[in-house]
Amino acid sequence: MDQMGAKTLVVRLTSGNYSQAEATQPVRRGREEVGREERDTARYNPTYIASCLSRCDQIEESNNSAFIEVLREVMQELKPAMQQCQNQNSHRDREWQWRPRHCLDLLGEGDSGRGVRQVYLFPGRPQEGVDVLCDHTIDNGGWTIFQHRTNLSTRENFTRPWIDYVQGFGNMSGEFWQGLEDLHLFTSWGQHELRIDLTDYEGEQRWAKYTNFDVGPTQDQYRIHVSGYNGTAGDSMTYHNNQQFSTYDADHDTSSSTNCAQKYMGGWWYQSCHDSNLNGFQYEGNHTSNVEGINWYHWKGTYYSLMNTTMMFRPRA
Ligand SMILES: [Ca+2]
Repeated sequence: MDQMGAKTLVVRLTSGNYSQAEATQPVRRGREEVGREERDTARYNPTYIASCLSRCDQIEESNNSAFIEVLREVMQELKPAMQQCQNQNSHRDREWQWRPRHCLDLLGEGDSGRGVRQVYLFPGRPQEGVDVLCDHTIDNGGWTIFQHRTNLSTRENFTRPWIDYVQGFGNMSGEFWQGLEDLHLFTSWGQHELRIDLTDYEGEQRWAKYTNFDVGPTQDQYRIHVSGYNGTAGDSMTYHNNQQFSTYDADHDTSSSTNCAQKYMGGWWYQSCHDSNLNGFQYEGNHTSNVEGINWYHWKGTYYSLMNTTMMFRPRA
């Protein structure tokens, strides 16, 4: 076995894509330098391990002493490589654990105020961030806001098709809907509470809170589970418990005679049809049309469209 040849096999640590040319470069770094790279986001290249092992195949079977000598060399080189792999894996595990998954995680890390933050809600894609609007000023903070209506001079259109309600729309500095797919992912592990804040055109504020809240998967048309009311606004959500989501082009309500989303101009968990319609048309206050507005029946009745709405969730302790 060519000793020098063995030494020119590279211990290649790479933080990006691996190339064949890099694999054949001679070793230039001492152990200290390799150790430094271990603290980077490097990954050990399996091609190198394969090239080490292939040396064992090159020894004649009858030459036991030569075989043992090569084996010893190979093991010596592979040991730090395997350690490197182990270090990288445990580093990745730690990295995933401390990434914030929602606004309550951020509050725990010292976040405050209200604003757009990045969280990491995809278990299979831990590096992929999602923008969310966090509020730490309301009710002890840690709230992830997923819907907001407010009386700006230019209003967002909420009479939208299914795909828009799935993916989300609007602007977090104004009116927006986070998106049903995100909502499902956010609420599909652990237990969550829902809070809804409402303001009328006279400036009065009310709130409704629900101990249990989650949104099902797309296969079940993002069915809502909501229960455990407490608050000052009255309970206009329990009627919608266990209903699938509907839009004008995707009627999943329980009325065989009515397309509730089309009639009431929103996307919502319509039953037959609604007690609340917070994604309805933005009439300003009193309106004469039949519950198409941003309605919350148990506070303002059928013919009043609210000025501000905020829907938010928080994991329950
Ligand atoms: Ca229907």
